[in-house]
Amino acid sequence: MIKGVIFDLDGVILSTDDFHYKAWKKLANRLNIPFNREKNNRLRGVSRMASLEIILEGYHFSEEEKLAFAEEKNNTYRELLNGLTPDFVSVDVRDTLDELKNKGLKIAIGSSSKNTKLILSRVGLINAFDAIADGTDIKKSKPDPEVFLIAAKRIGLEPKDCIVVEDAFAGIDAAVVGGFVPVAIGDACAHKQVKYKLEVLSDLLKIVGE
Ligand code: B16
Ligand code: MG
Repeated sequence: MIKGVIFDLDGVILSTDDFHYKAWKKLANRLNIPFNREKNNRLRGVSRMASLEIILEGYHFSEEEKLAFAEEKNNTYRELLNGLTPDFVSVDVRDTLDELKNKGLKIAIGSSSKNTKLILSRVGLINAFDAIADGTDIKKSKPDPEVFLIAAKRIGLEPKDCIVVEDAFAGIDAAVVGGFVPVAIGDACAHKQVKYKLEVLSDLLKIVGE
């Protein structure tokens, strides 16, 4: 029986995935490295440094240069985050979170991002979840299930009793390995191991009602 829902952040609760794309694109353009939305899909759910390695495939840079590139991207990303306000959260997302809580389910965030708490504060959702697990809590990012296992522990539930909602292939892989119920939205709907696919987040309410 489903007792909790663990949400990915970028690309599920908020469309900050587009900010990640724009920030990486700016860096790639400066370095004259080809980068498009298709390649960007490989970065979903993957840590900042692992994302950079994917962008730099076939190119050689020193570790020092790579650290500087990652910081440059994060600075651009954080400038874009400055524009976030509570209006950035859709009515569908707000209503879904409220309804899940009304039904007595626990809700948590499981995000690879080290900017998670900054983002949730800016959009007014910092107190909306029963627990937050993010990039600052983990040693291994998705497709490792670590972040979801920490989130489940913080809401006191077994993985088998929790849905994980993800927009990333790496996130669905992590959910499957961790023993969670894998639910996809967006790009991740093409993943073969998803149990349910959502067109909008509120489709979740039908699943938990089953
Ligand atoms: P940061 P999620 C992930 O967040 C993003 O999908 C991924 O594109 C990003 O590289 C990663 O967070 C790290 O983010 O650079 O902010 O620490 O989808 O797991 O919520
Ligand atoms: Mg995501």
